[in-house]
Amino acid sequence: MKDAAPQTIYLKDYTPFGYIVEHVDLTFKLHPTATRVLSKIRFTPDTSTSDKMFFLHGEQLKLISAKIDGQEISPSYVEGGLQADVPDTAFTWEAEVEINPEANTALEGLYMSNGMYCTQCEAEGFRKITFYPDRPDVMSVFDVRIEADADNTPVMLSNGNGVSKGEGFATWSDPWPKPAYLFALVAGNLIAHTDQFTTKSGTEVDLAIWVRPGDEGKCAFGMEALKKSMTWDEEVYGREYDLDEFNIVAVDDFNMGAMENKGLNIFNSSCVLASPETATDGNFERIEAIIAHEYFHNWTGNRITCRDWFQLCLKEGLTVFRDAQFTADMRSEPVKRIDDVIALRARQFPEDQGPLSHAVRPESFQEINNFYTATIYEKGAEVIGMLKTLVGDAAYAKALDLYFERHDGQACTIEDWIKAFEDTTGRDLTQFKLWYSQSGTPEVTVREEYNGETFTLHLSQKSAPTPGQDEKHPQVIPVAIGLLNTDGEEVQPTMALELNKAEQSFSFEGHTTRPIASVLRGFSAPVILKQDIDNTRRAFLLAHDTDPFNRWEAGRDLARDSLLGAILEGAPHNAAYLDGLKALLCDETLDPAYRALMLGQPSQSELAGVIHKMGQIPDPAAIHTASEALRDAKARAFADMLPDLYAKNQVEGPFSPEAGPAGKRSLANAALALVTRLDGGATASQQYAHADNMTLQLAALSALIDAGKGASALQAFYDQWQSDRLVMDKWFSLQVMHAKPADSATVARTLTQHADFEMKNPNRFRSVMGILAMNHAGFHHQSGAAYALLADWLIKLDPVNPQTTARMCSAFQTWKRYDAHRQSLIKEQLERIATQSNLSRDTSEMVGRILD
Ligand code: 0A1
Ligand code: ZN
Repeated sequence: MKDAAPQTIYLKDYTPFGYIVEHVDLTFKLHPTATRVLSKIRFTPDTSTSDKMFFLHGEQLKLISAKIDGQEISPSYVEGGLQADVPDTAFTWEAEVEINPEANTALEGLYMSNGMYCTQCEAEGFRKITFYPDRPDVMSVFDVRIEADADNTPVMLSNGNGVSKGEGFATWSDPWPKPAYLFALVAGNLIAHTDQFTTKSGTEVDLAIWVRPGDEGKCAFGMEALKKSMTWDEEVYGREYDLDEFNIVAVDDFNMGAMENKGLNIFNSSCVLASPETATDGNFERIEAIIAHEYFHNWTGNRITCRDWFQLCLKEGLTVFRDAQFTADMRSEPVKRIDDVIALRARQFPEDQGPLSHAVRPESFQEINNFYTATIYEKGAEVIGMLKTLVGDAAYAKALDLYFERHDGQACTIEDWIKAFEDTTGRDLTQFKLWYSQSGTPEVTVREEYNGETFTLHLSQKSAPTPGQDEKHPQVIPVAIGLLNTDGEEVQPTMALELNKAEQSFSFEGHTTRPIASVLRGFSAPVILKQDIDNTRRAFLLAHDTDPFNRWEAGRDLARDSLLGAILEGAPHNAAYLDGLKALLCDETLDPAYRALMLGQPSQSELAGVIHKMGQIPDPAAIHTASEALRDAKARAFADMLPDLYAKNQVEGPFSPEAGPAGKRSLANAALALVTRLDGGATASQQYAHADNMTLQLAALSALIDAGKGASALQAFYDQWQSDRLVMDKWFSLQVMHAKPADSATVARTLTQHADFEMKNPNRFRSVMGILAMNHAGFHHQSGAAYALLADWLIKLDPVNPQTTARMCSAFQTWKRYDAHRQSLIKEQLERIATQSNLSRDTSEMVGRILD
């Protein structure tokens, strides 16, 4: 049997499956190298469709036997599955196949992780478990029986509700029709942290987080996050949970963050396990968000799923948008918004402005696993945010009620989603839909005019061509604005202007003094704003803008321009920026987490992107030097207040991961990083010695490495944590992240030779190679050593785990920004990868698109 050969699949070619799957019965006889899977599936011809070809997907399966209505048959193998002659009335398909979970290092289908059986079926992994129409529009109810050696595998879990269990077996039944990508099975020696939740209509739900023995002390936070998510979805979206059980499992070997399988969410252990000693505040916040994300998928993804994989943003964009709302409600709305915009600019903008640019709903792909991207997730969420801004909160809520009511139990398209909004509001959203089909980041230019009475904003929009899309049409862009007077008072509260033409003007009457505009408040659209304003005006907005996002953005713009001046013209850093920032840092009416964000500056890779957009060639070494110099300048300018800022933001008492104390720690740690530039690491040493939580310990260790004094603390950290896998990932990452540009490749190479480096574990691989790609000046060091090292490892990883290899190829996506020397070094590595024999479909597609 042959796997499917690389081919391009098009949205326009969609055709429904010709059969309805009435019921699926699966029996698993688990064995590490020879698991048997017996399937019994009831099919009925779908009279509403014409295509009656009976094709079942299947890859890497050994067929033992196949029957139709009890009669043994010999199906014919075709690429990617099999075909059979079937009756034209209802029939029962039975098959027995054998699979080898232990050999499955790709972590897709049924695999083993530390002696535990585990599945990952999204997007197309179910076909590696048994023959099936593995497509999201085929939904069915599943009954599952699991049999295994009772001593080694006492716990056996699947979707839905547990029906029965005994020595060596368990049975599960999921009453909700679901596509195969939501199937899950986990079995092994696991321990549960349990709790209960009562839904608003009074159903008692048993909750459990299953972990390997030894990790049970790291589940309490995840469980609280789950209960908060369940309550929030009831209160905000009116969505209740719909089974008697909800199980979460932590798995060490996992390609992504987590997976929303019906009733049995599977998590990368890094995204669920946490204790104050082992997890940072950032980890806690991420865990809370991912638990919420997977839980929210129960309605936006599972009850209403996608018709085909082109519609992936239907579930992902919406669910990311929902989890962001949740985090904003649980924590701080402005801080969450700023964090998300930083991430969007760091991950989605480069993607949308380079060779991998694709629409939120792409029109073709080769390997769907390559489309779990920042564009589909994060830009997809931005599109929902814009829709909500355009129709207003009340209409958004009504449209969602209609969407849930109309489409529950269905596999849907973006057209269905948009129609719910059109029917709710009476608006024609045809032009808005361009956000789903047009790739690239639009640029919005603002020009101001004032005549003593009327203040006018002239807005225009433009999008550069992207791969496959030379011509762009004007989109509907909500531009939220506010106007301030010179005392910093709002004379026009926030309102959304609707820019839907190439050029448009918006006038505000009755302003006898010239107002000061605050444009794109809250980052109301995922665009690049071009506004010709000077530093005085930015400093004014930094001091006075009533929109917390734009106030932060004003500081960010000042920092960026100061850095650009230093990089491109050798100019000194901007004193007005440092003065304005100092005033803010001392302002105790402001949330410490917000002040910590203010202290940040654009990343080196973001600066490289900006310089490239200006039509110049970024020099990674010069960007690094200027970024460090700005940090030094901050340390000197704030020297008199940093000790006080550090001291005032120490948190007393027992550790709490809540937003309040976490915000204080982030400000204190930001102050520590600057203080270290002045005291050579004295304060960091003290913090390291007394740290009783990972947030403080890791920040102190980072500061010590930066001061060139990390050696003994790194050894102490290793000795303390060597048996904790997740903490050891941090130990690996930190060294690569803080390596000096010329040393990065050597540091990373040495770490790959460490006894604890495991290429098969995606977290560990990423903690060295993923971080190497993020150390901008190190990765782009002119020697090309880091490019070659990453390529070496991608070549080694590809036969083991194509999905993770392919994702990490995106480290090279920005290669055309750089000078000819670096371009030729990168091209050489990309070509070396591309010409490997037996390169996976995943990696070959990615490298091909990047080189194109
Ligand atoms: N649907 C999951 C993420 C996920 C996607 C793909 C995977 O394998 C290719 C695994 C997980 C989510 O959005 O959380
Ligand atoms: Zn998701």
